[in-house]
Amino acid sequence: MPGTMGIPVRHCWRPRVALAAALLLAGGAGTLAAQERTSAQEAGLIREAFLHAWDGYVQYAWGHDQLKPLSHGWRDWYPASLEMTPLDGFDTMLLMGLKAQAARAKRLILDSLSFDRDFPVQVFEVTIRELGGLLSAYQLDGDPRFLALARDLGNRLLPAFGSKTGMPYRFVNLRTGAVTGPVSNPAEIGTLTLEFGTLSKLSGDARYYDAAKHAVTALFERRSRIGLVGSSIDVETGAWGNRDSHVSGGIDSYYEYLLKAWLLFRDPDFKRMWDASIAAVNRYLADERTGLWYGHADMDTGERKAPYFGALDAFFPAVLAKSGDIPHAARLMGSVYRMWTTFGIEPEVLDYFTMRPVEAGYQLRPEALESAYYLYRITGDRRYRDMGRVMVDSLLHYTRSEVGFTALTSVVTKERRDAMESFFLAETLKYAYLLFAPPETLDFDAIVFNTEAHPIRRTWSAPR
Ligand code: DMJ
Repeated sequence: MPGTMGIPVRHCWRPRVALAAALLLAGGAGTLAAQERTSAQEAGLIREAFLHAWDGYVQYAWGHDQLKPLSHGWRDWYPASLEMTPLDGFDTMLLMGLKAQAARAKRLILDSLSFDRDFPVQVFEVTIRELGGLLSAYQLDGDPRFLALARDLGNRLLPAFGSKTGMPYRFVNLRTGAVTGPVSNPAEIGTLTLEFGTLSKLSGDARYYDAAKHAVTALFERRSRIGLVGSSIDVETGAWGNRDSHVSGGIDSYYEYLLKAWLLFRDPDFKRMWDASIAAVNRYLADERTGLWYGHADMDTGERKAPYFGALDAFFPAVLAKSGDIPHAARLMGSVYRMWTTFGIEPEVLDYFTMRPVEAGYQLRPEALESAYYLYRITGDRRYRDMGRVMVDSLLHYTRSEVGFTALTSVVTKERRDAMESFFLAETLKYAYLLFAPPETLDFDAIVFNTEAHPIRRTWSAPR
């Protein structure tokens, strides 16, 4: 039943030919500079990069979670593969019109992906990559076997919510339901609502929505008197450990999902939590001393701590823009672009006072391109495409390898690391492509992306 449940995907437009893309990538005399390329050429270049990444996976890591691009090997996160790269990359293939590749990935997933595994998995990562990937695959492709897999996975993850507070443990054994990892963080607790909520809406079983909403509400209720959350919390006792507050890794997508759960489900409780949270974030974390950045502060006193911002924090202009706060989003995007261009590519963590890297690696992360894409789609301002061109150019230049693409151990030395995360196919190349592809490729206003860039469409009508 393709199309009946689905997100409309248009392929009437095709990027110019792959040859043009290859010529552009080859570098040297005659190569068009980034600013001279048309959008179609840029999209063609990114599509070709996706094929290069996928071909490397197919040749050296087929059936495994990730490609190791330098050693021509593979990495599985657990004792058996959960096929992260094909599942994460599947909807990008559909959006890019890569039908043969999508068909092959689909066969692999439906023939061999099993969640009946006797090992613990990280609830957050498996939810955003696997559950999100399956739900998006179901909505785009229409095959009910994707939804059946999502339901099976959802059932196996549910025991994670069995703590006294209702906040999930970090790990759950997929076969036995045994839980481990009581010390968690806001991102891992609060980044489950879109996937679990959608599973409820599509299956008619309210347990998933209720568990995820209860968890994030329990976390929100433990915010400090000034409205901030910290970096670690015990899900059994509800006690905070690390009280450092920021919008970086470990907290980031907690805020993202408060907003997006409101947009997707129209449940006013999420809007109330988002409104209260963003007011505190803007008051205590926004730092205007050297341009606009969002830094660290003590969750109880609001006292400023480290002036650190990094590749993960770069999602925040997208969230601000989606919430309607274009002034903050635009200024922060300027800072993100400055962070990127200072080194030719963004570091994992930057000290924005000294403009020196605190953690110098680059993990092929998507957030800067994600924000450029949101801002371009929401404002129509071509400057965001220009920023995207420069970022894509340097990203492909520094990370393309003979096989696939590599993370960097340092954006200063550009030394390479033997890793290509599945989010490079799910997110980085998807957002880059969508920034330059015609708007009909994906109706931005009709979907909500989960934090792994899997688009979810509200196909249900009645509010709960
Ligand atoms: C992805 O898995 C998700 O975007 C997550 O929210 C943050 N980390 C990576 C990408 O950087």
